[in-house]
Amino acid sequence: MSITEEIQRRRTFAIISHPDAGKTTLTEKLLLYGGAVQLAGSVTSRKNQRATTSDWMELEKKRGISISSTVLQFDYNGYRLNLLDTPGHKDFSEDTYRVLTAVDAVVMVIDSAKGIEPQTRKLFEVCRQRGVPIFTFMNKCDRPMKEPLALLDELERVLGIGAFPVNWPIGNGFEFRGVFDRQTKQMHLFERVVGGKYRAPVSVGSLNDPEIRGQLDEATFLKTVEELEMLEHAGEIFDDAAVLAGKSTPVFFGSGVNNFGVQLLLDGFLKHAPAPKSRVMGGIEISPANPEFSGFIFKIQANMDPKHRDRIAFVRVCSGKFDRDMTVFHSRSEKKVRLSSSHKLFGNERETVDEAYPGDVIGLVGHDSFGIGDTLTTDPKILYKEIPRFTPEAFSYLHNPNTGKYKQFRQGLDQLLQEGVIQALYLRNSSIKVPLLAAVGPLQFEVVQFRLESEYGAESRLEAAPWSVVRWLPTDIKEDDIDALSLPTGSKIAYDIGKNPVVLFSNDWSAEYFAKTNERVPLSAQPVQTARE
Ligand SMILES: Nc1nc2c(ncn2[C@@H]2O[C@H](COP(=O)(O)OP(=O)(O)OP(=O)(O)O)[C@@H](O)[C@H]2O)c(=O)[nH]1
Ligand SMILES: [Mg+2]
Repeated sequence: MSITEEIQRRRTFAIISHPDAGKTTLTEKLLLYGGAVQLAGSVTSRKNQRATTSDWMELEKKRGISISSTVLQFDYNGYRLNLLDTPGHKDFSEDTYRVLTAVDAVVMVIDSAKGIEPQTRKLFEVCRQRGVPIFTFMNKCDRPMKEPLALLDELERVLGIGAFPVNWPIGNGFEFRGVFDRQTKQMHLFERVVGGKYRAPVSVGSLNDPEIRGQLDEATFLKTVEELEMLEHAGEIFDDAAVLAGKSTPVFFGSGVNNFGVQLLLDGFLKHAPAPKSRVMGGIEISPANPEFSGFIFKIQANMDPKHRDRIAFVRVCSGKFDRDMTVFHSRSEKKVRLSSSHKLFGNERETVDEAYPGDVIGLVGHDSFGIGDTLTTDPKILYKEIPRFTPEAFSYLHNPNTGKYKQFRQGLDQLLQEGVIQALYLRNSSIKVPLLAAVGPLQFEVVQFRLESEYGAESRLEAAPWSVVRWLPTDIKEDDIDALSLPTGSKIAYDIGKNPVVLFSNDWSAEYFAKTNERVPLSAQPVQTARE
């Protein structure tokens, strides 16, 4: 196969939404229908039940929520899919946002009983800014849901995006029977299977097929027919260009847990989602077909496999061909490195991979100097600057109660810092040696504690720190000028990991007061990118 053909068959996408809308469940069902697993795992995994492939982390299984994004690569129908399941909780959104830089499309999952929830809205906004095409899955139609027309209206009104229903639900709640495919004009009626472990048996036929009709009660049938006629009258047509520009979203209805509508979503998505495209960086357009290899690291995760205890850097390949053992230029160290330990990923399972193409996400092991955001390329002129940084809003000291385990504690903490789970700050002129941690949300501290214990055998204790706002000072500010600042009561100067000075405030009001009393010192809410020497 030529490189162009390899690029054309790649589909790299993330599943996003508010917590609990059913992303991990849908991911699992896409794997089932994509032939990548034989038996779909359950999110509410009870003992002895197979857990999901996607939520593999100890704490995820315990809590039944996703904490970290997962990469799943598999082949289906001639396509190579790189699917990324993301966490919905806002405390973990930094991970989700990083994933959005690595994908070419998203599937937005909506709980049909709830409509568009706040976190979905925020994630949608990021996709819109990046111009990422969005496909919508209206999930949980097996529960009393909002009227489908109202859901479409909500997409248009709340998100300001055109919505095109590719299929339409037949019945809802307990009476939810399946969907009508508006493109082939076929009814798909499903049967529920216990636990949704296997594909749901389906009967397909036209609207007037007596056998199909016989399976529906009169009221459901008439309502479906009436709604379909209304949609036809509206006369909208599927507009591929608008979808690719992120201006319109194809909408699929279904129920992930019951396997209803999953096949139609998978096939519809693959038909309309884009293959990897060019990226523009610093005014230069880098086409995936560019013969020079390039990619960037968007995620780092350690200890995915308890047998290996190593760290994986996740790379999104953007151009050229990746060959195992190739030598590339690493942007952060400005050195050449040989990439010998490369893997394809499937949850926490991995397999050596010898070659990869644009769109692929591969895992590289054994490079301690790799950090999130780094570019790897055979052409040093290529430099990606994709990774956004977030302003922490939660602060806490992390004590090590067991001095005998100092080494494990420090090693674990350094690793989690490198993964970007949390950031560390160092108070200025302070003798306190206890690490001060900063995170987007407090749940991240729990993750740190849990992982320190389970992966490094190190206990820890949190102590609330009295700040809730951090602002960056200008990078070129002199130490004398810092001394001369007039700080509101309770505020403190600290340095981030790149030695950039920041001010910690107890609240927004205090930060505003500082801005008024120190007018010549502009503060930035955005973390500074450059490190001070
Ligand atoms: N009734 C019903 N429940 C569903 C459906 N899909 C998922 N669920 C349930 O919704 C809950 C949350 O599902 P998850 O797949 O973990 O949701 P998520 O979006 O991955 O959640 P986070 O990753 O934590 O944001 C679980 O209890 C699922 O069993 C569905 O189609 N119908
Ligand atoms: Mg999940």
